Amino acid sequence: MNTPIKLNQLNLIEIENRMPVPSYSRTNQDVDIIHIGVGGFHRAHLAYYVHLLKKEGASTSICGIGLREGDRKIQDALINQDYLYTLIVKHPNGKIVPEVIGSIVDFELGVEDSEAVIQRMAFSSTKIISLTITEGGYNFDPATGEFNFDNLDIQHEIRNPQEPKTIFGFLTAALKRRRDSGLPALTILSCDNIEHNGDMTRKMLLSFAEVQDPELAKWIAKEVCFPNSMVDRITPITTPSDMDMLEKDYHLKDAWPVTCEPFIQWVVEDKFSTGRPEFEKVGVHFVSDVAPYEKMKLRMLNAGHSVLGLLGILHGHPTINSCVEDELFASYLQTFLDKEAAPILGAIEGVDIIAYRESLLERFGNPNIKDSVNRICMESSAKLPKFLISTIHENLAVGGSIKLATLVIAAWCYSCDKKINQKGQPINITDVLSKELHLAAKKTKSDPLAFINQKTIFGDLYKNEFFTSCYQDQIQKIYLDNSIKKQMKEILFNE
Ligand code: CS2
Repeated sequence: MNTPIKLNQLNLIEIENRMPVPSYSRTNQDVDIIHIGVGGFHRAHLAYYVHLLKKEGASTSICGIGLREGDRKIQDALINQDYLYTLIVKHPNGKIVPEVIGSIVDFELGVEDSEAVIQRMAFSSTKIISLTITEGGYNFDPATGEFNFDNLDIQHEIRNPQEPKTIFGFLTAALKRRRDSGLPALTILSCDNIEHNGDMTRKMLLSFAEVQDPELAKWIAKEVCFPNSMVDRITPITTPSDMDMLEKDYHLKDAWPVTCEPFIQWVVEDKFSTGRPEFEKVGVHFVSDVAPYEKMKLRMLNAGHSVLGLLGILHGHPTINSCVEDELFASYLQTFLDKEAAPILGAIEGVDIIAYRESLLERFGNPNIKDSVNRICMESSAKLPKFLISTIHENLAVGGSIKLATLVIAAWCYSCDKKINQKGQPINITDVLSKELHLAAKKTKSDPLAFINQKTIFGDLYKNEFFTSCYQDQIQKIYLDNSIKKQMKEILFNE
C-alpha cells in the first residue's frame, strides 16, 4: 500500500482505495467533444463537467487537441496515464479532495499530425469543438476588434489551406471536409475569458474563411453555432509540491495533476448546431443571454485578479491570497470593485452584486490555492484590454472613477520598465509582447505617456486628457517614491 503506484487504467482498482476513480466505461465511447487547449483550466472545468455526466451514465467523451509544439508535454503525460489525471480540490479550511478524472479518452497533436486532428474534427460523431486557447489566441487587434491578417502563420494558411497551423486553419479544413462529405456542421464553443466569446470566435473564423474560401465562409455562417459562455473556476499552475503531496499522502504518481478551488460555474447560451450533452444535469446553467454574466465575471473576478496581481507583483507579494491577507490590498480591491467595476455593470437580474463581490474576496483569500501573482500577470497585454481597460473607457464615458484602475496600469508600466519588485527581487514578465512592453515602459522618464501609446493594447486612451493627467500624476509619484503601497494608500485616503 505504501509504494507509490502509477496512475493508469489498470491501477484504478488499487487507487480506488485511496480516492474516487472513474467507474464508468472509457472504451467505445462517443467522442463527441474535441477540445483544443488542454491546460489546467480545461481539466478542472469542462472535462470535470463531462466526468460528472459520465458518472450519471452518459457516454459523451473528449478528445484533447494541442496545436503547438509546447503541447507535447501534456500529450506525453496523458498518453502515459491512459489520459487519466487527478483533480485536487483545495478547500479554504485545508480540506483536500482528490479524484481521478477519466473524461478525456484520446489526444492528438497538430504539429505532429495535422491530418489526425482534421480527421478527428471531421468525424461524424464530433458534435462540439470547444476551445481554451487563451485571450491572445483569437488573433484580433484589440484596438479595432478586427482579425489580424499580419500574423505570418495566418498568411501561410491562407495560401496553403492544406497546411493548417492555427486554430483558424484547422477549423476551416475540418469544416470544409464535413461540408464536402455531406455531414452536418457542429458547434464551436469558446471557453475563454472574452466578452461575447462565441460571437468573437464566429467573427474571427468568418473573417479568415472569407479570404481563404468564401463559399465555405457562407456555409459556416449558416450552419455552425457559436454559443457565448461564461466559465469560472480558479485553477492555479500545478507545482511540484502538488505531485509530492499525491505521492506522499496517496501513494500515487501522477505526472501532471490539476489543482483548483471548490467553486465551479458555467453559464452557456443554449444554441447548439447538432444537439449537446445534458449538461444541465450536472449544474451547467443554460440561458438565452449570457452577456450580463460574462461581463460581471470578467470585469469583477478577472479584473480583480489583475488589480491584485499587478500591484502585488510590484510590491513583492507572491500569491493572490497573500495580497488579500494584506489589509491595504484587500480594501483597495474592494474599493475598485465597488467604485469602478460594479457601477458600470448596472443591475443584473437575480444577482446580488455585493454578495458576488464578497464571494470573490473569499475565493481569492483561499489560503490553500496559492495562486501565484505570476500566473495572473502572464499575458497581461492580452488580458487587460478585456478585463480592465474596457472598464476605464466606460467609466470615462460616463464620468465615473478611474483612479484605482489607472494605478494598476501605472504599476504595470513600472514593473515592465524596472523588472524588479520593491523588495529587490526580479520580476519575470511572461508576455508575447514582453519586449515591446519593456521598450515602451523604458521611455517613461523622458516621455511619460510612452507606455500608454501602445495602441494595440490601449486603443485611443492616450487622447483622453482626464485619463492621461491621472496616469501621469500616478506614474510620476511611483517613479519618485518607488512605493506602490504609498500610492494605494493615497488613493484610498482621497476616496
Ligand atoms: C485569471 C483567470 O488568467 C487570469 O488572469 O483571472 O485565469 C481566472 O482565474 C479564471 O478565469 C477563473 O475562472
